Amino acid sequence: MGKTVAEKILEAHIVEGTLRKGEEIGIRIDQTLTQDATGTMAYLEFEATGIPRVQTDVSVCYVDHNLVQSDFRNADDHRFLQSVARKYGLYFSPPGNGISHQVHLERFGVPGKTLLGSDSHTPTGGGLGMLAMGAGGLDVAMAMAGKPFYLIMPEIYGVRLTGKLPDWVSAKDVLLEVLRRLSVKGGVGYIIEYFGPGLAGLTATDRAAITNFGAELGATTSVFPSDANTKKFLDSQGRADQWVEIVADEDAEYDKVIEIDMSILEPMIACPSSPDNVVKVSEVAGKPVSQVLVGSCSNSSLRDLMVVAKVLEKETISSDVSFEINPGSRQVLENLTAQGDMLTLMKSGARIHQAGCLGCIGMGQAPPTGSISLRTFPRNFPGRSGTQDDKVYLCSPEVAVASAIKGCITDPRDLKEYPHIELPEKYLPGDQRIEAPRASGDEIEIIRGPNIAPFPEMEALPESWKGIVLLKVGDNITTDHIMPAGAKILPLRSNIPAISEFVFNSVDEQFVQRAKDVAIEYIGGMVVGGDNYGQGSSREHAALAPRYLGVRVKLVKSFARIHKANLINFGILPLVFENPGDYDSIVQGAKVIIPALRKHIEAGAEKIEVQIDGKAYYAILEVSQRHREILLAGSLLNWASESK
Ligand code: MIC
Ligand code: SF4
Repeated sequence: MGKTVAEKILEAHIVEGTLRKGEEIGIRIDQTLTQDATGTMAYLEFEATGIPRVQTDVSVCYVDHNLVQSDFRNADDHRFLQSVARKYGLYFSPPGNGISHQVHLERFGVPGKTLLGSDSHTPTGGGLGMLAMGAGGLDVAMAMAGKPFYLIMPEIYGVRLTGKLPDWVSAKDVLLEVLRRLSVKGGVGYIIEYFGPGLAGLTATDRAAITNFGAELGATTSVFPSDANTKKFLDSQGRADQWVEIVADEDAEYDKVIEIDMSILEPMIACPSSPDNVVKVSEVAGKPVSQVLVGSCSNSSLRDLMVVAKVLEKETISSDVSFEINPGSRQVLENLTAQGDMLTLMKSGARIHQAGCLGCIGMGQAPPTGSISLRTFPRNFPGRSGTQDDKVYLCSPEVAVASAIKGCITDPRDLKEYPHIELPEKYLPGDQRIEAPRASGDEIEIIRGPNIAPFPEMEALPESWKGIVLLKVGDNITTDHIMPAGAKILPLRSNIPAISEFVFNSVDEQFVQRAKDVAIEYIGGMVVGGDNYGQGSSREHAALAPRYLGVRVKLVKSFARIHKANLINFGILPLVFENPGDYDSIVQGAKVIIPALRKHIEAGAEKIEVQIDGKAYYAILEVSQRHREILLAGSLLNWASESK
């Protein structure tokens, strides 16, 4: 039987297990990336492995999230990361140089390679034909230490693209349509692979916009073949020699297939407050907007900003709108400037920011009360913008600029001529600030600021477990709910005791105090949740900080992939209701006992009895043998040091 692109790359990298769907496999990781908000912890974890040098082909340490330096903390973390990169043999991309995913695509991505990143939008690399996956910092640390990355062999979801995108409709709309059809949990357990005649009309950066935003489907990753368009992009980056062709075999079989005829797509928009709340722009047109932001790893490539600039050559921005540009990278900024498009943007009245994540993760750019903010970003989870009760819509750069001109949500087809974009034959590389790895790091001292707290100790799993239901939440809880970000909390990412004070802050302000009280009287806390629990970010702090507060069990209807892996890494039991209807009868404050827990886990039990207020419920523990050992040891780091 023929193979898909994903299967070909996995086959070339497998080191443990066999490529049978649903089974755990271990694969070799060629490249890693970290960003600062997850990176500080990932490098503390890498240090704990005792390996003196990264073992990958390429590992890059980016600083793109915590750019607001309102006190010493973020600045100290940046310096720490630079010294770590110098010591352990990584590339370092400093603040202002761009968003990890955009810069990686431009300067490092190679078709056919595996990339593991401590950020959920790492699949951006799939636009170049890489198998690029997001993971928790600890998994990335292990990959840097040369260990395999373990995952459950996913099924392959084929998306057959036909037709050509009409004017004013772009890559973002393709994925908005996929999200509309499949929802934020439709990709769980799958690799999404694109194929079909429509691919010829999509450039590498269009494809990257699709695989990036594909993270919102909950998929393991998304991937395109590496073909002539991939070659063209690498050539324009001065990296033609790194191109290899990888296409699916004619008779490749996908586990599921959907087809999208791009020629009949219309401009789409995700309404508040979930990326899959998608409608046609025409259905919500006319609503006034106060803020329009073009940027993020989803839509701030040169093409995206060129479209905006070209439209603005003949138009002006509404005086009721704050129109802001967050460029994806220094390369994008340099090329825009060299072409003269930057001047157009300046004259239009746009606010031009440095290259980075900025408002996408609540680092500034919060919208005014009760008003609509339109963003080309990939996420609009409630409150993520920094404004409580925010109304954030997600759309393409075309919709964004049209709406900024009119002052209300606007179907861009109402504008006149569509600006067809010619991308440069050769990009200015814009990589002069990227520091290459040093031949040796022996002389380098790691510089630690006072905000970097030691990694917390984690005790092994007790014989039996006794706790309290600390909180009950509904479906689609995001890691932004569990461990919020933003300018106030992000600087605490390297200080677990301090950041744990904000766990579930926007959901229930009393959560932390309850967890602390329970930890004294009982052994720990349990959280009960609905479907797709832990979707969104890869931040391991959403497991690590609750664990620090004594949370040892999560009982939900279903988990998002990365969060489940993070829970196991930090010794939290990921249990799923055997009978989802049981969810209804459990109340916050209920007393929980899991008798003989260690014995059950050691014996490989898949069904665990959980006694809640004296009544027996059954939960499924779907984990591998390796996961069981990690849970028993109390954390992946404990397990790794025990098995040395
Ligand atoms: C996000 O988009 O939510 C983030 C911020 O990039 C996260 C990483 C983080 O929380 O540090 C992600 O996507 O993994
Ligand atoms: Fe940064 Fe936003 Fe992309 Fe996350 S989604 S990496 S915060 S730009």
